[in-house]
Amino acid sequence: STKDAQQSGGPSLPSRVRVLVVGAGFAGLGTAIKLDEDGVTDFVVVDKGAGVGGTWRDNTYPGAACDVPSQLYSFSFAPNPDWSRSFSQQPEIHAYLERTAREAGVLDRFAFGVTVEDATWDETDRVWQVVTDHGTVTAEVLVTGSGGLSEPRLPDIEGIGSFGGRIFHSARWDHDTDLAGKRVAVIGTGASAIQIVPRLAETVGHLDVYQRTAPWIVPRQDRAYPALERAALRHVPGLQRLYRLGVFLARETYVPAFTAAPDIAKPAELMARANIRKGISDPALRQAVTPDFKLGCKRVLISNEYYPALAQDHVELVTDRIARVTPTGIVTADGTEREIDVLVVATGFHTTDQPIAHHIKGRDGRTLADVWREHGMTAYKGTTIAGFPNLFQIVGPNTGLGHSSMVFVIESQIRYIRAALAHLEEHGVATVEPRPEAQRRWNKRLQRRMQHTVWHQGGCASWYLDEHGRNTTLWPRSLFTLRRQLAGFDPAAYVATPQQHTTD
Ligand code: N01
Repeated sequence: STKDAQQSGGPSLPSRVRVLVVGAGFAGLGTAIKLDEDGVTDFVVVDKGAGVGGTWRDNTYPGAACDVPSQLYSFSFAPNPDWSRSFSQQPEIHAYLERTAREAGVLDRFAFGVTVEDATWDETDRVWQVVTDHGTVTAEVLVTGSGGLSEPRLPDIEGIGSFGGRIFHSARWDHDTDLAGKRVAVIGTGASAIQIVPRLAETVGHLDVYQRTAPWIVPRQDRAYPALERAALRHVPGLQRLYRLGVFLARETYVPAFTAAPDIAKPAELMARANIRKGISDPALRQAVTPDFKLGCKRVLISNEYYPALAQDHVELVTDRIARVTPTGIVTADGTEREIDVLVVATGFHTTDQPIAHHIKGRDGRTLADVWREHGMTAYKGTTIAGFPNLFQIVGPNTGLGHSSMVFVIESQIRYIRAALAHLEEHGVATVEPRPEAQRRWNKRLQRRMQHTVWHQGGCASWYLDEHGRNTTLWPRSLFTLRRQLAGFDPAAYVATPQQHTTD
């Protein structure tokens, strides 16, 4: 119980709150700050980690950095004139989030080291019963901000459990393992791997990079902000907003290339091919890293360092399929065994099969995972779900982006949630949940649009698509449209139940 937890020195949780928020990344922190601003005092944010930061707390691998420019990859309400570079690195983003939480004075609302085990809708009392490893909290409203890329996905490779050396996932970096001079393998060539590889190449003795699919990689236009520019960003009124707007608008020009006419992406493909030629001189290696699908179909990566790292003598790109892992190395389909001391799996996350969905039980007793297994991962406006009253998901289905800042999406959803809470307050409403037909209509329109995107037409397999081949992760329109859709609460799309009045 809560009392037991307090007695054992663990985090203390209130027994009942108006709002319980899961996750202390950009989503949970942003929600906390805005609830506080709205005068909602009765809420708690729980997170299984030790502090705020979410993905920027968990991903500490060497080279971790954001591929969205800093000015846009920050809260609109907490601008940071001190970014040191145009693309921030992980420690700086993590520090920004910690500072923002501290300065907003909301840290006392967070309970760290708390894992949510189950959240069950209680139809009698119309509340969520949220069972955690530190006791149960009754919440009238449940907001999940646990992220779409938070649960590492380990590869299902024969013998991987038998590996005798150190093995870890990119998002759970083992900083106690000294890699200097070691033989190291990295499995995967996604956004994480291409940042890790150049850093590892600097220290390890030998590096094998196991590539299943070659990604498209365009140059990274990263630069340090000179002192004068930083001073200007700090002191010239409106300058930072102007930078932000510039980055935002530039990125919106990518939308048509992804969603309507993939051939618009041709110039970017030319840039990516030039990036290969610049970084690699060996024709065979050039060929091996050249993608065989349309740019945009998978996440477009950015790096100036990855190709030159691969071209080094002590780095080998392995394109043969992995057959199995042995206690001492990796065997490929051609029978070659490459011995290693350390294995880094940069194989991504559970995206379309989110673990949290198995722990949320709706009105009819079924979990979100059960419901989604039947209909695919769907929600209304990416945020609310029929059968799950007073549940709001930040970064829910079809809210991910391939081109711009998730912070913009998160802030749009927080606005929507605040509007919903205000509606409940003002109209004496106890619960809201989307009408099934509203949710169906929303998703039908979305999936119709999806058919014409590069994610479906680009000739690749990616984590954007679920097991039925449906894209249930990405937003297929502009961010202007997303912001407009989430601008206010739309009660007509919802079933509402009035507050119960006790008459005794
Ligand atoms: O993961 P991924 P990630 N055997 O799923 C390969 C964000 N992010 O952690 O392409 C062999 O993209 C897999 O191969 P394939 C960003 O949204 C952002 O890199 O499926 N290989 C792929 O190469 C990103 O998209 C930033 O054929 C296997 C790789 O592992 C998302 O996070 C930085 C395999 C997984 O790539 C995830 O990126 C980092 C197997 N069994 C992450 N299983 C920035 O902002 C998987 N692979 C810079």
